[in-house]
Amino acid sequence: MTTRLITVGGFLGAGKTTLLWETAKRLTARGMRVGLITNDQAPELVDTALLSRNGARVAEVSGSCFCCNFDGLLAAVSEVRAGADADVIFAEPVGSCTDLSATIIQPLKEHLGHELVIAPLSVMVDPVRLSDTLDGGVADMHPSAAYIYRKQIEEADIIVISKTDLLTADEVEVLKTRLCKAYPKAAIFTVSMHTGEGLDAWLAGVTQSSEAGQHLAEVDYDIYAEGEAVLGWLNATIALRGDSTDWNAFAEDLLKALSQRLDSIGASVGHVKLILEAGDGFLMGNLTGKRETLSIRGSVACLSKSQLTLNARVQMQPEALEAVVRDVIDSNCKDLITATPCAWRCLSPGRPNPTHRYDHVVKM
Ligand SMILES: Nc1nc2c(ncn2[C@@H]2O[C@H](COP(=O)(O)OP(=O)(O)OP(=O)(O)O)[C@@H](O)[C@H]2O)c(=O)[nH]1
Ligand SMILES: [Mg+2]
Repeated sequence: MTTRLITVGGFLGAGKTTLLWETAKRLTARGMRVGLITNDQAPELVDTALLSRNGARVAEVSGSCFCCNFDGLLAAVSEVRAGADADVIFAEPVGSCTDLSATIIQPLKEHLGHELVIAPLSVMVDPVRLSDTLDGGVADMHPSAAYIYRKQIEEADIIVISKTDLLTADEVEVLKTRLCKAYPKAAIFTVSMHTGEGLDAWLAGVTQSSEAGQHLAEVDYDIYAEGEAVLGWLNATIALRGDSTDWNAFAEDLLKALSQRLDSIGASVGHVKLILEAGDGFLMGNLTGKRETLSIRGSVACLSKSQLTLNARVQMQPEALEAVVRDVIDSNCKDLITATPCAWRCLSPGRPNPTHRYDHVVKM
């Protein structure tokens, strides 16, 4: 069987990693070998920590996005194929990246198309953000970030509306019709990872077709760069120690406090996510907007030590984001928990400078 490389893009918090987690689980249960490639501007990734827990092989490209480090992407593909080759490899680009058809999919076809099947580019969209942007709004984003969001959809071969469990069946149909009217060239799928609805249909869509990167969007790199630069980025790993600490309550309180602080200063959240690991257990916490988007899944035992990995992408200066996160961690630890940062990086993404940028669709 020829290895198939499936790229799943889409804005911060759209549901990419959750989709890949579920899909990898299903395919592995069917006896398939699955590889996953994560990507970020800096190391210490919640996505890598999560995906590494489901038995699939995971490689990380960090320090730069796939498009600006295309050789890093090729090296990650080789890494997950080393030893026993994978049947399917999923790649998740950074949520604030666009122009992927020109900078990733076409070069992948050129460089690897003779030995891998490059699958159609899927772009996930959160239904709430999607609805607002289809109305011409910016969905609580900076206008240049909203530009990135629209460009991502424009270049998709497949658009995947995520989180359909948040809508009624009628609302899903209406949204699909509006999306289809605005972007008639893309195939549209709907999925819910809470119910599993739509997952197999999307999987069939990306595994049966090999028409990858059929659309190139015209992207203004000045606006794109501004859309990324307005985001503060923080990746941290922190060792925690506390006697008889309920880490589940700690993680939830921490994320609630962070959410309250960010809401109170009017900072728009792209995605704040954490994974707290203690012993063999782990829990995930996510915030994809205001306080009501907060979710906690999983639980851990009451052990004396745990490790917290926290990734925050918030529309504010990175220094200000860092100050808020440090302050919230300090006040939530009080005198009862010792928090020792093992890694701590705070930045705002630099101007995208892709390794390759094709102005035509590579024929296979
Ligand atoms: N209600 C609902 N929530 C979902 C679904 N899929 C994902 N989520 C939630 O959406 C949030 C973000 O999910 P992720 O999978 O981490 O999103 P992502 O696109 O990988 O985010 P980035 O890597 O930061 O760009 C988490 O709280 C998920 O639990 C879904 O089908 N329904
Ligand atoms: Mg992710």
